[in-house]
Amino acid sequence: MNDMITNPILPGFHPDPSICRVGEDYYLVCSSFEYFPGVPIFHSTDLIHWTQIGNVLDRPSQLRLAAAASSGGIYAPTLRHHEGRFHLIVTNATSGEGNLLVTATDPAGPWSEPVMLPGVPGIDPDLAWDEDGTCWCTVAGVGQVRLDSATGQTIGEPQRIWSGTPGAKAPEAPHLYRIGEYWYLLIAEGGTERGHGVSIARGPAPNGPFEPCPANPILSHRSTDEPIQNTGHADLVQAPDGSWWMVLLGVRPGGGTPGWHVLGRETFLAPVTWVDDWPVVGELTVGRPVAPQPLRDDFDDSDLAPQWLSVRQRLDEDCTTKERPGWLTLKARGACLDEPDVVFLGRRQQSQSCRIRTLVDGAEGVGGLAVRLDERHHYEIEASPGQVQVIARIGPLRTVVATAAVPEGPVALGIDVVATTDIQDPRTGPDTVVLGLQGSDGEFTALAELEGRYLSTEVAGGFTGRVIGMYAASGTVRFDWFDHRDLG
Ligand code: 6LW
Repeated sequence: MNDMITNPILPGFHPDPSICRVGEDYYLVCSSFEYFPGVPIFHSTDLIHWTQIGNVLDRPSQLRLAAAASSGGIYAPTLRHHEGRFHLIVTNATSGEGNLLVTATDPAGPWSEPVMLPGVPGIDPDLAWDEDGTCWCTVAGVGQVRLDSATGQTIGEPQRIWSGTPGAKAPEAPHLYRIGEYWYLLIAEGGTERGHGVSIARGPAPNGPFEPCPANPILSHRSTDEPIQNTGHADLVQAPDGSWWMVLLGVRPGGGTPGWHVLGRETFLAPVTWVDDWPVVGELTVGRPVAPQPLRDDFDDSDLAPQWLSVRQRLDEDCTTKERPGWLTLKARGACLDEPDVVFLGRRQQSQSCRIRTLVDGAEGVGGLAVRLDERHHYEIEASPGQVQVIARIGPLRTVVATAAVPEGPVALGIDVVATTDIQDPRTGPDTVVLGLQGSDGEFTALAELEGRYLSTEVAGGFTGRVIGMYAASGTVRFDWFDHRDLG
């Protein structure tokens, strides 16, 4: 099967994967940070082709992000199946929130109201049950506390169980498993940047003592010229045929030096074999990722597809397909893309080169099509009655790059993202973002060509990736369709 893997298995901003299998079915979740709904959940039967079946945290009562900074909010879930129920434990890093646990019998939902876990310290919580039914919750650091998973009460004080490799920073993303005779403690270390790696230790009991694997890190692409970098934050799963697999995060930097990644941290798959009761991670093959689905939304359904993301919250009254059937209606809350409470509906950019188009009716407001990394890093083409503008926001600087007059009535706005392939100069790349108008003949007229690196993680910082979508900056703005094509 290795030569069939089309890594990344989940292209675009899908970090911190956690996986579990029930019978023939695999389920996988990722972090979602300031976006609502939170924690996308995917289903697969072959580990390669994944379908998003929902979002675990899809109600305001489960997900409070109003005070979340960008790259704050929802960090690093763990998904497990225990005694007939799916359990998901995750950190809401927003001030006043913390770790929480939700459960479901159907992974597509509905998921329960959250059980808050004030006794679980830190981030990256994991759940494992031993033979006696005791639930062990392990967190970054690496700390551990026993938990009553029904009530959320912790039992005893948190204990430090391992610190990872001496000298390596950020021992985090722990996952604890009983495999054969041993309890294995898998962690990420080195930080989620170029130094990232995966290490493992094993011991006789869920709380250790833990003996590190002599081959640690069992996976890292640090100081290599592998096209996939920052590899770490992994989870293990066994297939029904007995084979073992690892899902992990990695990035695909583009351009010259130092390399810029724009799609965020993506999810990859690698084979695992066992030697002397230690896991050995096989090659991370790069393939052509499966094209993102669905490609187009005509907004004919009254419910929005699970791929759509809003920033911090989504209210029926300001983001709906019910007001004008067949159209998405966005009503501004008086905030533009520079502000945390912008009304925005977007999807992850999933291909390094892609073409996005939307038809906007801006007769009653101002809004358009944007590539967003965060409030301080975005490019947009914005329609208002009679004109369109291209706006660039890079750090503290905001400028109108181009203006054009347009006739009355709906206009088709477009963004082409073109990955740089010719890197003669080490300062080039990783891509160009072209913003323009599509005429009724289908012809695209570029109004501005902007360097994409300013919308990369290496420039903007943080944990997310690009999200491309529609927004309202003032008044009411309506969108007839949104079309997203992979240009390979
Ligand atoms: C997450 C940590 C990490 O909590 O990045 O790569 C942090 N690993 O485990 C945010 O995703």
